[in-house]
Amino acid sequence: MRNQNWKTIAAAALNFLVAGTSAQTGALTDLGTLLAGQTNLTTFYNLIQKYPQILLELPSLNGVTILAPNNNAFNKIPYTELNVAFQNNNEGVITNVLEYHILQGSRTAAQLIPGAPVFIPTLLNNATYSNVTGGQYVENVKQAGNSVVFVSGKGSRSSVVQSDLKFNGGVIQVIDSLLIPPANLTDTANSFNLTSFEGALYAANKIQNFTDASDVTIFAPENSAFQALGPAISNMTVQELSSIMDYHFIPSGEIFSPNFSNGTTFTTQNGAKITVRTSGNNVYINSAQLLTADILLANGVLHVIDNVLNPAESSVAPDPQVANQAPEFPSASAVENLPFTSALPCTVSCPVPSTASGTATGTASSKATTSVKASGLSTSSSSGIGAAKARETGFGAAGLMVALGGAVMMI
Ligand SMILES: *[C@@H]1O[C@H](CO)[C@@H](O)[C@H](O)[C@H]1NC(C)=O
Ligand SMILES: *[C@@H]1O[C@H](CO)[C@@H](O)[C@H](O)[C@H]1NC(C)=O
Ligand SMILES: *[C@@H]1O[C@H](CO)[C@@H](O)[C@H](O)[C@H]1NC(C)=O
Ligand SMILES: *[C@@H]1O[C@H](CO)[C@@H](O)[C@H](O)[C@H]1NC(C)=O
Ligand SMILES: *[C@@H]1O[C@H](CO)[C@@H](O)[C@H](O)[C@H]1NC(C)=O
Ligand SMILES: *[C@@H]1O[C@H](CO)[C@@H](O)[C@H](O)[C@H]1NC(C)=O
Ligand SMILES: *[C@@H]1O[C@H](CO)[C@@H](O)[C@H](O)[C@H]1NC(C)=O
Ligand SMILES: *[C@@H]1O[C@H](CO)[C@@H](O)[C@H](O)[C@H]1NC(C)=O
Ligand SMILES: CC(=O)N[C@H]1CO[C@H](CO)[C@@H](O)[C@@H]1O
Repeated sequence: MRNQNWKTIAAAALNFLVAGTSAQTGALTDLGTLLAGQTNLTTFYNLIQKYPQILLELPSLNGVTILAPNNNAFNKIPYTELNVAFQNNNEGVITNVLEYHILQGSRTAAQLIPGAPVFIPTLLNNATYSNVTGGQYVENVKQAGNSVVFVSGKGSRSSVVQSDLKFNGGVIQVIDSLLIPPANLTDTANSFNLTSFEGALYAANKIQNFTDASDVTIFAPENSAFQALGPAISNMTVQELSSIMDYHFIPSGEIFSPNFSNGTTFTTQNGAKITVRTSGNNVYINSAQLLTADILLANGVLHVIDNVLNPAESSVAPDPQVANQAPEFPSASAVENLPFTSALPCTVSCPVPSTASGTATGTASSKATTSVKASGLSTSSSSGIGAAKARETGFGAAGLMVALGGAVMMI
């Protein structure tokens, strides 16, 4: 019944919203009236009217924050994929993107503490973009000069151009560009040039495991960290490399930078622990310096570090006086070529299979630059492992509620 009628019900809800019939109760205006009165939000308002089912997901408790991209934001949608989706009125993608713009809880810019990022769950629950418990996150931070920014997938930044427009049930923040739903590990690694890290995951047969698990924290060493090791890592067996990669993976939840306080330890998938140390503004994971924190992934969060972590050297501490910490592998011997690139799947100028049957993997590489011992080997260590982790939907378990114009409709 709910499925059959939701469009009708949603349309009715929107009429209700536009009419604002119950707005007499409070001093605040209702959402529909507020949106209708904003000349710079007409595209967003039209989308909401076109896909009113989004409004059926509004949580009834603690209010909501709506990040409303202004008209100009819709004229400069980044990424071909999103552009195409909006041009083609791809309802699935558009509703996912809109859901990502609705935050749980009423969050004013005024209450943000400068320099202290917060990670706020949204209504986005589609596992393609959000294999995290309780709704995909967006980062919110107030920077020097009091500018308020939301950071979404691939490090995309949206600035607040009009803050704290209050309505009965929540608050609107007007932003200058669309939030980008977080991408999977490989797409994100490509955006941040984490070539050797990604190659090493393929070589260790770990890529699917890291990509498919939910609620993860991943530490990704930059390319130069792998170059500094050379054969000390590229000559490892698959098993050895797997164990190293697992030391960069925390399977038990998103750990964002505010949780990196001095002396904290976290248990990795390898079994060994990593230790966080701070010195001034620098943060270290063991002796590796944190370079780029809090890159949102579809399935968690990724942090870029400047050294490959070694579980056999888990007690190594940084020397904060030194800009570049020594490699954690004693036999490190620097190379110029990027290790593990030959393990990456081919994306350009790929050899065409000579038979119609093709290959099962599609990961043949046209390059043969480095001698990657691990890449050719194959073990079953990472295959078929499916974590049976229960996912919470966060909303809707007790029926859909619509909180509009100060009233709550139970559907
Ligand atoms: C609305 O957009 C115009 C330009 O299109 C801009 O000049 C104006 O400041 C905007 N208004 C607000 C309230 O942001
Ligand atoms: C989730 O998103 C993907 C990619 O846009 C889409 O193909 C799929 O239909 C969506 N699933 C749901 C349940 O909306
Ligand atoms: C990540 O997503 C892209 C599509 O955006 C897909 O082509 C790729 O196979 C995915 N990566 C993995 C490891 O599943
Ligand atoms: C990745 O590398 C390319 C080419 O060297 C460079 O233009 C780009 O800025 C780099 N991106 C990041 C996020 O480091
Ligand atoms: C989400 O995570 C679960 C494990 O918790 C996994 O089984 C599932 O395949 C993942 N979904 C996607 C779309 O990656
Ligand atoms: C690494 O492997 C290559 C080729 O198998 C070999 O020539 C080289 O000596 C090895 N280097 C080390 C440090 O083991
Ligand atoms: C992160 O810090 C918050 C606040 O101190 C705490 O409640 C939470 O449990 C921490 N999360 C992890 C994974 O340590
Ligand atoms: C971090 O902890 C270590 C060991 O307890 C201590 O020596 C150091 O002074 C602490 N650093 C900061 C910035 O508090
Ligand atoms: C082989 C392997 O490493 N499997 C792991 C995949 O990831 C999950 C965590 O989500 C682990 O529980 C598995 O052990």
